[in-house]
Amino acid sequence: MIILHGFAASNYYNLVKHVLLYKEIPFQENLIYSTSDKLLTISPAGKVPAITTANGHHISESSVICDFIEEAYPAKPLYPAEAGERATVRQIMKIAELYLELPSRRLIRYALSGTAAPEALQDEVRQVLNRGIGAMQRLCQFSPWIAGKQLTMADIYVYYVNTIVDSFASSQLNWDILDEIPGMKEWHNSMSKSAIAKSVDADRAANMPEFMKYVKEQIAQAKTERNSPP
Ligand SMILES: N[C@@H](CCC(=O)N[C@@H](CS)C(=O)NCC(=O)O)C(=O)O
Repeated sequence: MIILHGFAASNYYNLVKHVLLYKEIPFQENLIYSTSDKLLTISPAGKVPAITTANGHHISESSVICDFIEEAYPAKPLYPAEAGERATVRQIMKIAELYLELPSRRLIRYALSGTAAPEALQDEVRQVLNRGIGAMQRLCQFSPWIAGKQLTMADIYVYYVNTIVDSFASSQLNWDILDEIPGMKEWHNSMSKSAIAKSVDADRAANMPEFMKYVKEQIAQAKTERNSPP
């Protein structure tokens, strides 16, 4: 059986979990936060999610895990059969990751601590987000799914990217980013109504208090280490 390592407050973890649930693949969850030494034996960069496959391989990086799941469990396909269409799905995922998710993530610590990010950082993030918005405007179909007629991996992937954009970048930059992409908000709302998204979100909400406690402990520990003599 697949073991999914990580924690439910992570959107990357949740997108992999959504894929496993969608494909009805049995899996166990192993709650682990990112700084543990044990995680480095499973995930070389110490990032979650990671999975341990039924054959004992450890795999990290959410998009790589998505590809592995599709290859190893082809039933209920989440990529189109035609290679060019498959590449378009991956292009949407990559663009969402590089130009929407990653810049938004640079604002998380300010959003969590209730402070404003420095102006220079806000400008940098805005520029990258503008590139992502333009690309998504050109690429996304929403007819009714993000890449066209078929539900694909990109629907699941972008849905969880959007949670980071919406929770952290939009509030820090005072900018309704998803609204800039026609059709995105309606599509996102309909994705959020699926039974799988609801159950993943309920687990996320349940993990949030423990995760926030963990974050505070990490911040306190970092401060102590900074203040102690070498
Ligand atoms: N590129 C990775 C990113 C995963 C990631 O950043 N996960 C976060 C949790 S949401 C993490 O492990 N953060 C801990 C750290 O950066 O040390 C992926 O796609 O899986």
